[in-house]
Formats: sequence, C-alpha cells, structure tokens
Amino acid sequence: MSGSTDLIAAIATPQGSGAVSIIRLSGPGLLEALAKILVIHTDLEFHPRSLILGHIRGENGQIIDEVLAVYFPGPNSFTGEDCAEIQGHAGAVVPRLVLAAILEAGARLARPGEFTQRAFLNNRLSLDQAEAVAELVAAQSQSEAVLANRQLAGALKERVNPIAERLISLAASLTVILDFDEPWDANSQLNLTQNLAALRQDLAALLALRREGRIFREGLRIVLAGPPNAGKSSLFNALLGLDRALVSPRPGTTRDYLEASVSWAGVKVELVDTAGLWPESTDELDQLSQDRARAQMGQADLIVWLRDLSAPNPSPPPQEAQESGIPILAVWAKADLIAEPAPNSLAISAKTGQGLAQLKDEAIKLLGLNFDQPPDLVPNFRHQKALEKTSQLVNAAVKALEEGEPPDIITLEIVDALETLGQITGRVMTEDLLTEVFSNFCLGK
Ligand SMILES: Nc1nc2c(ncn2[C@@H]2O[C@H](COP(=O)(O)OP(=O)(O)OP(=O)(O)O)[C@@H](O)[C@H]2O)c(=O)[nH]1
Ligand SMILES: [Mg+2]
Repeated sequence: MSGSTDLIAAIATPQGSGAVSIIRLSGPGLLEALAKILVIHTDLEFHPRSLILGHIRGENGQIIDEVLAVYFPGPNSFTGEDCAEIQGHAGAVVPRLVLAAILEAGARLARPGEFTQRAFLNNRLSLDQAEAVAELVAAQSQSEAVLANRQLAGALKERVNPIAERLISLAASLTVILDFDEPWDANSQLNLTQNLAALRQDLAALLALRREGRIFREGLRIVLAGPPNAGKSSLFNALLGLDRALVSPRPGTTRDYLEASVSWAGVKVELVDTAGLWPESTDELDQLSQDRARAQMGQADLIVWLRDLSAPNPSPPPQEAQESGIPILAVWAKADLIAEPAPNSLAISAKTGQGLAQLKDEAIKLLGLNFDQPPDLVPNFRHQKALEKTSQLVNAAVKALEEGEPPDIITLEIVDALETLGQITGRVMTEDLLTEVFSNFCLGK
C-alpha cells in the first residue's frame, strides 16, 4: 500500500448535460465521510459491491440529490483502497453540490489521474497499464481502443517482464562470478554472449511492433497535394462524404490547409487538404499558402499527389517530397472527363466516385499495413524510447564483453539496462516519470 493519508473525490463524468453523473471517492475514512452525507432508508444495509438507493444531504441538512451508491472495500478495489462511486443526476448544478457535500464531509478534490496513480502505487496496475487507462479514454478509433485494452490487460508487461527477469539473472550470475571467484572463462563468456544476443532480439522484436503498428495506435495522416485545380478539395470532400472544403474552377481556391478525420477499417485517418503547388506564381498569398502545403507534406505518413487527367503537362511532386522518403501515391483526378485509360497510375473521379475504393487499398498497401490482421500490441512513444535505450545498454554490455572488459564493468551496463527497461512498467520509478505519465490524465480517472 502507498499509505495514502487522505480521502480524494472527483466528478468522473463529463460536465454538462447528460443523464447521470458519477462521483468517485477513494482513501481512508471513506465510510465515515459517506455516513455524514448519505441517507439510506433504515431498512436497508450498505453492502460492499452492491448498489444502494439513498439521498445526499447537503448544507443545513437539505436533500440535494437522490443517488445510487456503491462501495468497494480495499485492497480489492481499483485503487487498492476503500473506494465508492455515487451515481447522481447530471447537470450544471447537482453534481457540484454533491461534490461540495463530500468535500465538506472530509474528502479533498483529487488531482487529474490521482485514482489511477494510487492504483499504480498500490500495485494494482503497472505503469504501462495505468497509461492504458488514459489511452483508452482518449482513444479516437476502434484500433486505438483495442490496443489500449490489450495493454490494460497486461500484454506489454507480459513481454517486458521476462526480459527484465533475464537481465536480473544475468546480473546475478555475474555477481556470483565476482563475489565467489567462480571462473570467468571462455565458457561463461560464450554463455553471456548468447544470452545478450537473445535479449537484443527480443528488444528488437518489441521495437518492430512499434514501427509496424504505430499507425494503428496513433492514426494515419494523409496529405492531399498537387497543382492548383487538380481536384484536391473535391477528393477531400468525397473521401469525407461531406461538403467540407470550398471547391471552385478558379485555381488557388484553397489557401489554409484543412484537416478532418475519417475511419478506415477502424483506424483513424486524418485527411489534409492543401493549397495547390504553383511554383511559378509570384503572388505573396499564393507563396504563403504553398509554404503551408509543403510543410504539411513534410508531416504526412502518405502524400496523395493529384494530377488532372484532363489538363496538359501535369507536374510531378516537388523534389523535396520525392527525397523525403514519405510514400507518395500518384493519382490521376477527374477521370470522368477522359475516355482513355489513365497512363500507368490510378485514375479517380471525385465526381462519380470511380477509383476511391482502390485509392484506399493502394494507400494501405503502400504503407505496408495489414488491416486484416492489426497488431495486438504496440508500444507507445515513451515505451519506444525506453526500449531503444535498453537496447543501447545491452549493446554496450556486448561490446564490453568483446573488448575483454572484466565482469564488473559488464554488470554495470546490465544493471543500467534493467533500470531503463523498468521504466516501462514502473518497476523503476522516479518522481519525473510519475509526473510524465499522470499529467496526461483527466479529472476523476
Ligand atoms: N468532372 C470533374 N470535375 C472535377 C472533379 N474533381 C474536381 N473537379 C472540378 O475541378 C475544379 C477544381 O476542383 P477543386 O477540388 O477545387 O480543386 P483543388 O485542387 O482543390 O484546387 P485549388 O484549391 O484551387 O488548388 C472544380 O471546378 C471541380 O468541380 C472530378 O472528379 N470530375
Ligand atoms: Mg482546393
């Protein structure tokens, strides 16, 4: 137990209109505080984990809400402490009055993420599982929600903990060599080399999951670009199924870029419509809007480069985009205007919808994504950094071994690797790490 000394409370549901509002409480003195404000019918008894109907008494003994309350005794609760939830009526006033009554009865307002932080500090969740709680709440697509749920269930920790155990056993065996003068011979060195190589592979496999699955976790950014009037805004609208962007036959219609999200097979896709690229224009506004378009192209996961099939001499994507390594899908637009098949690339029409399904397929293929078999584990950016650093330290241990360094030097690298890896699950925990993880939470979580 973390030994929290105070009772915390917060409104856990969004503020505003709705049917029900939930207020959460956790910590010592919970039942005493509830007894001051929760009025229950004399025939009823407040049993753990079952809902009870009651009233909340506010200032001057006035009844301020009719509620359902539930109580979860620690340590088998979400936070590991005594917890309760009070389900009352939502709205602008009532939840605040109920909260005020609870605070008056001895609780203090919880900080954002404090319930989950207590769950972590009481060993109910590892740090990556606690992060998954925030990620689940913030999920904007089905794939993000699925991945967050897997992480919450322990999918990452189950992969990371065995690696940590092996680092511990390597450090332990080196300590035995050091402390008890066990032989440090070719055999034990070969053994260590093999073990470190296997660890390196496991770390690499986790990093590969991040590379391959990042888009399922964070979504995909597709920038529509091309010369003026190519039909970018029309395609943007067609893919959204919404008349969102201005379309006109005048070149230079789009100035600022526009963003909108769609879901492709449960994956969040952020579409970006940009101003046409028109290098020869000397107009200042044209130049400014093209700068924005270029900047957007630089941040894309994929650029869809449109060319007007009915226009003469379509221009190629700018050199910088071609050299950026960002995949470019070249597409002929306005296919409905031309009878002949398009020369060697996909032809689409925003007007008739021709080729839009192929455009999605080609985009997914070009990105190397397998939407039929999405990954079930994807480390986040923080995990990636820790995995990379751990790999470097394991590499350093390998190098020290190859250079004939003594076992104590190698042990130092292994212990550092273990501490770095431990940041993922919170086995190794610092104040900064706690702040980093829990600052992203919302109130009541
Ligand atoms: N026939 C036909 N016309 C299209 C199609 N797509 C766009 N257009 C027309 O082409 C013109 C330019 O379309 P926009 O979507 O505004 O093109 P844009 O690339 O966004 O243009 P800028 O924002 O000015 O760079 C408009 O008159 C559209 O109606 C299409 O698929 N078929
Ligand atoms: Mg446009």
